[in-house]
Amino acid sequence: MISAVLVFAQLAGFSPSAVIRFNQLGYLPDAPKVAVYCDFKRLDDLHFRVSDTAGRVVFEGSAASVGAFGPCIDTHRLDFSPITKPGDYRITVGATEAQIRIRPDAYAGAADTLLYYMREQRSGYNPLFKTVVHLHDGIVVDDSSRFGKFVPVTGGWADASDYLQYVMTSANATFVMLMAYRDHPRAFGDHFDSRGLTGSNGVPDVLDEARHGLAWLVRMFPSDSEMYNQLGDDRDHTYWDIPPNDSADYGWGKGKERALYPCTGKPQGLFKYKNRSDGFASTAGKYASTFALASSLYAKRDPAFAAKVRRKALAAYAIGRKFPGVCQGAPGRAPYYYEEDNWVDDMELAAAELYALTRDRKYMADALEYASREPVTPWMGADTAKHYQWYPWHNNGHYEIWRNATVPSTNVVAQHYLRGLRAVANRARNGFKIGIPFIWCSNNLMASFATQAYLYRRMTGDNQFREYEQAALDWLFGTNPWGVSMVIGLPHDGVFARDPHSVVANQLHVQLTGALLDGPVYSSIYKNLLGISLHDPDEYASFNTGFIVYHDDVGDYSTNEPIMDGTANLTYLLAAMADGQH
Ligand SMILES: [Ca+2]
Ligand SMILES: [Ca+2]
Repeated sequence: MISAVLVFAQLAGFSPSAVIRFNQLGYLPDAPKVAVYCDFKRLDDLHFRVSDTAGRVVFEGSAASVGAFGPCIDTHRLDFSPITKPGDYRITVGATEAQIRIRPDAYAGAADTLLYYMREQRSGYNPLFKTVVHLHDGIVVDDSSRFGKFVPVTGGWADASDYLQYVMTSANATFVMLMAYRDHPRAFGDHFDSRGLTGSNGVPDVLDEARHGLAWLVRMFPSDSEMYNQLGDDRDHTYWDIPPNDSADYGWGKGKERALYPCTGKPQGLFKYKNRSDGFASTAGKYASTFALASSLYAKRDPAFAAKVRRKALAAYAIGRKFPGVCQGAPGRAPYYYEEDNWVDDMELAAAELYALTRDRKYMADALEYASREPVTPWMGADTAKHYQWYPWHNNGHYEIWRNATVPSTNVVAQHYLRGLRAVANRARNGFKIGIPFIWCSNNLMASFATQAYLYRRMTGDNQFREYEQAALDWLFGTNPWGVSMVIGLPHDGVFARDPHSVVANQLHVQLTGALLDGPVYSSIYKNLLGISLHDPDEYASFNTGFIVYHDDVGDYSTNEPIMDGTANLTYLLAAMADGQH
């Protein structure tokens, strides 16, 4: 057994000579199936075998050297796609082996598993703690006309392992969950109620979660003249505490109201650092698209709510038209904040959804015009980007235009996706077929690249990026240098983070099932971030020798922190993989 060999080697102080990395969730019978052989020395072509549970060799293949990647001195892609029969298999290269699965239901329930983490992140009533957290939100800051005003905005989700909350990420999370349900309803079950407690309530759990987000977004945009953007700031980081304790102090006492930031169209930041906000449209567009899609989906389920969010969608869109530009995250004491620099993508998606909702042709004209201004999400093909500079990580607007437009507009937006995919694929000439930049939250980029590739494939039938799409998905579930699934608890018997950067996990010893981690970053980024140190010896040290690093350590907030928006972003792809439309 290779696992025993590896354990022995590590105990004895040796690094393994080679490892096989694979998708631990399993391979779909009709999908490309590749495991990656990562060797710590140079190697020429190699042969590999796949055998079934009876020990019979069912496939033999050869793989060419693809060269170094990260800690791997050499890599080989072990392609066993010809095997389509579901079952358990063993893949071997010499003395190195791995157990793999082929399953038609490899992704069954996976999208619902992500929702465990969303529920755990809830502000307002929190089903993990069975109490209301952050009850006193919030008081307006950084706005001369309303400074000090209390606005009831309890609800929503904590963004990560701190408790800051953003419309930017929360609206996108809500949108993606609604879109996942609209397109792949069969992937979702009903095992929890609207508060997130065990027990079905006749509503798919993904809609329970989306509705929790919508309720908060409605509070954050209470009238046409009040558009809020952010709740809390990094003064939250003063204490490392669980949410029911409400430890943060924003000047009104510990556990009291949190700071509420409106969009103002001007740079914000109460202390040393200021953002570059110059408009409303990035946030207004996200409100508008999410409310418009919700209005369509709730038309029959809840007509009064559908009418209410329809009005808000139209109002938010009008604000975005009137005040183009971005409404960025507000920095606190530290220089880190969400530096979103694009807004035409958000207005494009909003216009596309408003067209779907109203059939008013002016919205389709707007959507196409916005699409032409940013055909490719700008991180695609780049080496780096600022923190959340190009957000959302992929532009669902192109797909939403395609759903509702006619030729030639459908071809135009498909070509936009194609350009972005090609830009990433051109950087992916390595053994893992990975072309994203390893900036902070790289798993978000990985999930979005795979989702865009999937959407493009569905739109066009063009399979030229299929292997890249699969490689990105496989990466998230273990086909990476560390052999770690980037989603905690998926699969339940897989190798995943046991020590994430989370006070809840750390103090309560709770497994944050369903949480997508930030993911690996360039070692140069890791070395330059403030306040990072590992608390324990690095069990992955022998795989952290290259240009990217990942640490399963509570001290590493750059690679091992769960992210709410990334988790929600992945619901679409996992739902698509589960419902047979792959
Ligand atoms: Ca439910
Ligand atoms: Ca944007």
